[in-house]
Amino acid sequence: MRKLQNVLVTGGAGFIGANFIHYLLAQPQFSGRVINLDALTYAGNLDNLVQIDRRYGAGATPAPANTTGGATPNTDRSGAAPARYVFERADIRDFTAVTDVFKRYEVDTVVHFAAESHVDRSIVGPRAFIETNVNGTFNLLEAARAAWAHRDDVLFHHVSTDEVFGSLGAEGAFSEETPYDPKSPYSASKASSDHLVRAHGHTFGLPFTISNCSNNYGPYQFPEKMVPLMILNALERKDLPVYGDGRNVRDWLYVEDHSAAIWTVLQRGATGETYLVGGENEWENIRLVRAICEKVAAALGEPPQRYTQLIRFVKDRPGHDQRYAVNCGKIKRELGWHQRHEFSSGLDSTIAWYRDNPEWVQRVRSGAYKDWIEANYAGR
Ligand code: NAD
Ligand code: TDX
Repeated sequence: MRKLQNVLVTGGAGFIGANFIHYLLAQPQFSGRVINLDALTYAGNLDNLVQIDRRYGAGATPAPANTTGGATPNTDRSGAAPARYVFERADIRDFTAVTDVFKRYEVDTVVHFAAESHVDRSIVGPRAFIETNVNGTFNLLEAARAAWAHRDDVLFHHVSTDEVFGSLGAEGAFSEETPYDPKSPYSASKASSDHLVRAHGHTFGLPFTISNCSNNYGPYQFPEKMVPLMILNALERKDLPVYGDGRNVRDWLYVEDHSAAIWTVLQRGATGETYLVGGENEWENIRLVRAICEKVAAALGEPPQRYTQLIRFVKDRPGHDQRYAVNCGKIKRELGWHQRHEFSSGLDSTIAWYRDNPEWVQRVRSGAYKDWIEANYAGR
C-alpha cells in the first residue's frame, strides 16, 4: 500500500478533479495534503471547492479527529493546523511555475486531470488541446522527472479516457490490450499524452500508472457535456439537441465511482500498469435523453411528453465515434474496485443537484462559456 503525503492534483477545479478532491479528503486512510494546481480556464471553477477550502484550507479551524475520520493534521507551535488543502493558480505548460510547486510542497504524488476535455471544442479549435493535453503533460512529466531524480517512492498517475481506443461497432469492448486508434483531436491529444507518460516511465524510470475511463456524470459537470446540458435544457424547457440519429452509444459511470477507482490505483496499482475503468452501463444517446426527460418530469410531477417533445435531432458531430464500451475486469480482479452507484439513482441525484444549485449554474454560464456557446450553438 503506497503512503501518499503531498498529492498534486492538476485540474482540481474541473468536474472530475473537484469531485476527486472531495472524495480523497473524505478518506479516513488519507492523512496527507492536497495541492490543487489549476489554470482556471472556462472549465475551472473554485466554487466547486468552497466547502473543501473552508474545512481544509489555510483559514480552516482544525476539526476534531472524529469528524476528519481520524486524520488530525499536525499543529505548529502557534496551534494553527497546516492546511490540508491549498490552491495554486498555474498553467501546466509553465515549467518554472510547476517546478516551484513540486519543490515548495515536496510533492510525492501527481494525479493529472488538467486537460481540455470537450470533443466539440476540439473540433472548433484543436490547438488548445495540443498545447495543454500534449505539451502541458510533457512539461509536467519533465518537472516530475527533475524533482524526483533518484526517488522511487513517488507516483505520477495520469487520468485518461477510453476514447484513445477509437470507436467500436455493435459488439465488443475496449481492454488494456486494445490498440490505440484515436479519431478526434481531443482523443488524439489524450492518446499522445498517454504515450508520453509511458515513454517517461520506460526511458527515465518515472514511476507511473494510467487509468482510461468512460463517460462520467454527476455534480459539478460543466453544462456543455451531454448529461448536464440535457438536464438544464429540460428544466428550462429549451430544445434538447441530439446529434445525428441519436444511436451513438456511450458507457456511463458516476463520477464518485471514478474517484474511487483512481484512489484504488494510487494505493495499490502496480507501477507501470494501465487500468481501464467503466460503468458497464451502455446507453444509446436517444434512450438516455428520453430517460432524462422522464426523470425530470417525475421530479417535477409533470407528464414526460412535456419534455420529450423538446428533443430535436440536429447536425451530427463530425467524425462522431459510434460506440464506446469498456472491459474493466483487470481493475476489478487485481485491485478489487467495483462500481457502487446504480445508474437510475445516480441520475436522480445528478438532476437533484442541478435543480438545487441554480447559482452555480448561473455563474459557470457567464463569461467565456456564454460567448462560446452562443457563437457555436446558435439555433440549436
Ligand atoms: P474539465 O474540463 O471539467 O476540467 C479540466 C480542468 O483542467 C479545469 O479545471 C481547467 O481549468 C483545468 N485546465 C485546463 N487547462 C489547463 C492548463 N493548461 N493548466 C492547468 N489547468 C488546466 O474536465 P473533466 O471532465 O473534469 O476531465 C478531467 C480529466 O479526466 C481530463 O484529463 C479528461 O481527459 C479525463 N476524462 C474525462 C472524462 C469525462 O467523462 N469527463 C472521462 C474520462 C477521462
Ligand atoms: O448536445 C449534445 N448532443 C449530443 O447528442 C452533446 C453535448 C453531446 N451529444 C452526444 C455526443 C456523444 O455521443 O452525446 C454523447 C456524449 O457527448 P459528450 O458529453 O460531449 O461526451 P463525449 O464526447 O462522449 O466525451 C466525454 O466522455 C469521454 C468527455 O467529454 C470526455 O472528456 C471523456 O474523455
